[in-house]
Amino acid sequence: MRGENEETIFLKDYAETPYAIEKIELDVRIAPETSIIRTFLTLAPRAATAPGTPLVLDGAETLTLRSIAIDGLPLALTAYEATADGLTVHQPPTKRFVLETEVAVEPEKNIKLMGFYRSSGTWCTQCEPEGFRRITYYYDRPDVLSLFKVRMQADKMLAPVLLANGNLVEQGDLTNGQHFAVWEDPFPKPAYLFAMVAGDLGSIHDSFTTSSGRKVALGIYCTHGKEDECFYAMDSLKRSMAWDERRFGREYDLDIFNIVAVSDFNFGAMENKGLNIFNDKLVFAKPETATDADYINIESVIAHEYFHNWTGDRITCRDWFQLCLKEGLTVYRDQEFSMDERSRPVNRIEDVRQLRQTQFPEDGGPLAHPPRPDRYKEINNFYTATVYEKGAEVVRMLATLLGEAGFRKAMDLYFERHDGEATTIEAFIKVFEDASGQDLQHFQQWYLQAGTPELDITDRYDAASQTYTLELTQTNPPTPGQADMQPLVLPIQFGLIGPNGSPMSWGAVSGAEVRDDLIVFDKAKATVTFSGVPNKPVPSLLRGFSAPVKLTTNATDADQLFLARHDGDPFNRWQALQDVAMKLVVDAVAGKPWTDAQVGALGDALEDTLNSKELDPAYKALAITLPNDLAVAREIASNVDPDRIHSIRKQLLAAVVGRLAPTLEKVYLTNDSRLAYSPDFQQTGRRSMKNTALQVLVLGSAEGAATLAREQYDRALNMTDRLAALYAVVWAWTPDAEALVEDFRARFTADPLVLDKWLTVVATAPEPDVVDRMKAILAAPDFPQNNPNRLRALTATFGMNNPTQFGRADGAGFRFLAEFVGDVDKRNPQVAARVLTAFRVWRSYESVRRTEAEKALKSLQESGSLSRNTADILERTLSG
Ligand code: B3K
Ligand code: ZN
Repeated sequence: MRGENEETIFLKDYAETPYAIEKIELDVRIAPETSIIRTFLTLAPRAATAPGTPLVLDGAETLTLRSIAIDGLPLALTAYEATADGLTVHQPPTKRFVLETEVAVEPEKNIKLMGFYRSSGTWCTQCEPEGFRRITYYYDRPDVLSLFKVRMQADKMLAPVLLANGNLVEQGDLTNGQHFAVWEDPFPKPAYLFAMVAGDLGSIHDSFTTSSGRKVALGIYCTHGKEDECFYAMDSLKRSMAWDERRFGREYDLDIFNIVAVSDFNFGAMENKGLNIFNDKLVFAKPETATDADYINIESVIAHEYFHNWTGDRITCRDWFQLCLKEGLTVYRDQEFSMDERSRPVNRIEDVRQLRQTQFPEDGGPLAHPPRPDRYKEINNFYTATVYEKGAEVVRMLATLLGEAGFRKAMDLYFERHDGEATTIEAFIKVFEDASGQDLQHFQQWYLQAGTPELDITDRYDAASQTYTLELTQTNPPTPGQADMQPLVLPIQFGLIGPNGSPMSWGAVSGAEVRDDLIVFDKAKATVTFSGVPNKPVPSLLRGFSAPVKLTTNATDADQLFLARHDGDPFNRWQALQDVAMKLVVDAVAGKPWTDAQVGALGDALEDTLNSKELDPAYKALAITLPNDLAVAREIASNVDPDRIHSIRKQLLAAVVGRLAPTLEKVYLTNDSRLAYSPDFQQTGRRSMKNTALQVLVLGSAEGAATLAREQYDRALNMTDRLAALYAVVWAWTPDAEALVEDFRARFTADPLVLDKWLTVVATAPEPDVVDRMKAILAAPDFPQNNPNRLRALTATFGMNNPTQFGRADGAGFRFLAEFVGDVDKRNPQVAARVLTAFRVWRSYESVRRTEAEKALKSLQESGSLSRNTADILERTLSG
């Protein structure tokens, strides 16, 4: 385990490798138990490298070195040293040379699922970020780009399919039932994008003709029998390829694009050049087993990995500190794709909800870090919501500041200038400056500073002078390791709405940079004055959530309810309803109960929204989804008592349902449909509306609602409706809950991906037996202890999405999760570290819970040796 500061890796220490790897040829003999990998590296010292500089390659404990030679001559034992961390050749030749190594690896024993491993019989690889060193000795870092050629050989019965990156250049049969395939990738790439797959797999095939007329062969490989569940993924892939041509002028560059679905995978998917490897849950879908949410995720992750071909593969990162160069940008691109394919307002609301639920607690807690960190102990711990989702928001702000055409021009320049390079955030920003002529040096601070800015806007109107004023204040709270915070550049999209509900215009503006409907606020304070404003307007601020900040204003409930009806910006219409509901709950938690009039006003606004003719059902469903327990806890921020929040929120729902039940029932019925299932936006929206109405009715204790849910569960024609009904019953823990949970287990969980749904249901039940239930599930002899999907479905869900039971006052939830982390850490440190991040909110609890959480964390710390991944998260969680 790497321990204290000396093992911290710093951005400032970046230096090029002394040798370039011009070419790598791999000869891989795959066999059960032991596979043999021969590697030929063509190395050349760089111009500045002093003769005789040692060659220090990365390696891992998974490698057993069997032979080593340079230019065909075996090395003397004294000429090199192989350790569990790597290989050093003390005095390499001073001119270009070929280093040949042969190692043995044991993929079946690799349950960490990094490097070369075997998942349900299929041999596969995962190299990002540091997995390649577990396959062979190499410079396992993203700035070493090389040409890869790989020859794979295996038993033809065990592995009739042999895949790797690039193009298939040769294949054939050998004696003894063996066969081989040679793959060559014409594009230089870093090792993290290497992949190979060998196994007995089914597949589906299609093709895509690019805008310049090249035909690309597309394949999706999977377990036999699952082929019919791969078609939606294929459809998503083709739509992504077409979209990237339309929107960004990016054409695919190889003749083959393959995807392989595997069942044991540490995260969602991986963008290896020409050979994406996917967690099977993000490929397989059929209506009986996958929900609308699953289809939506598949579409977006297929797109995300495909888009990496340009933003990630063709242009990659110089070092792992630059991770958000590819991830933030690619999330932005996949969000835009899904918006174009589905609905801009609905997707924007969902993306912002996700950001607030996952990234805001990270940014406001002990694990806060900038999108471009400057140090790390374990890079795997930086594949975070900050790097991904906040990274995407930063790119979105650039797009807002430059405008659509300006943004596209800058992206064109980025592709032109940096194609084939491993580059940095600074270079990315420079491209945007050069393309637009704007100075973005101050804007760049978004990448370097952690924390969510707090933006307060107070307005006032002076009738006599017809001036309208906005007082803007920006606060940037300190984060771990960063005390000296600067105000950031906040693009604030806005509009003014007149008393009749129409947009208002104004005369002159002073006090800040204001471009049409955009205020660019980059200081701690500013006063923006609009002249020529004939009436007091209601401002619609931060439209479309144009900057990832926490906004407070002096708007009254009446202003918010006005916006909920009249705002031309659908995001802010939704936000206004959320704000009104949030205030009722937060005040009630603080001991100031709502009045009938307040609930009546909220109920009326919700009813008007539901009855609107112009709004989509999907949008209406979001509008009646009031802030959940977690959102309320975030708003309260300290001395949090999850039980109190839960019960008050339920009371608010009951009060709203007391008024809205007939409308909700009507909405339920009108959106019920027996049409053949389609995952399109229209049908998905109707199901979302119907099922949200059902869940609100059940949680708000409407008469007959629990029966309705039970009937829907029984009659459902697809998994979306069935699971939504089950959740309604479980979240309200109605008398049927226990029986339905058991029914679901018995009838549907033979499919592992449906088993995950059951585990998630069990883990989110807000009732006290859940911890014991989970312990029994984990202790069952047939529970798949090494499968990340199963483990996470139960435990990460519990930690992140069951606030009352994870946050139990007796500490049983904290102890359960901490003990689980200690146990799973021995098998899969990445899963352990990820689950442990659920504790990032521990300091926000009231003192009894806070003490219990701290005890659980400390006993994990004392429990013995932890992986670097888990030790790093634990240390930061306790100290930050
Ligand atoms: N780049 C991979 C993530 C790798 C995670 C390593 N811990 C998938 C993605 O973001 O597209
Ligand atoms: Zn990505």
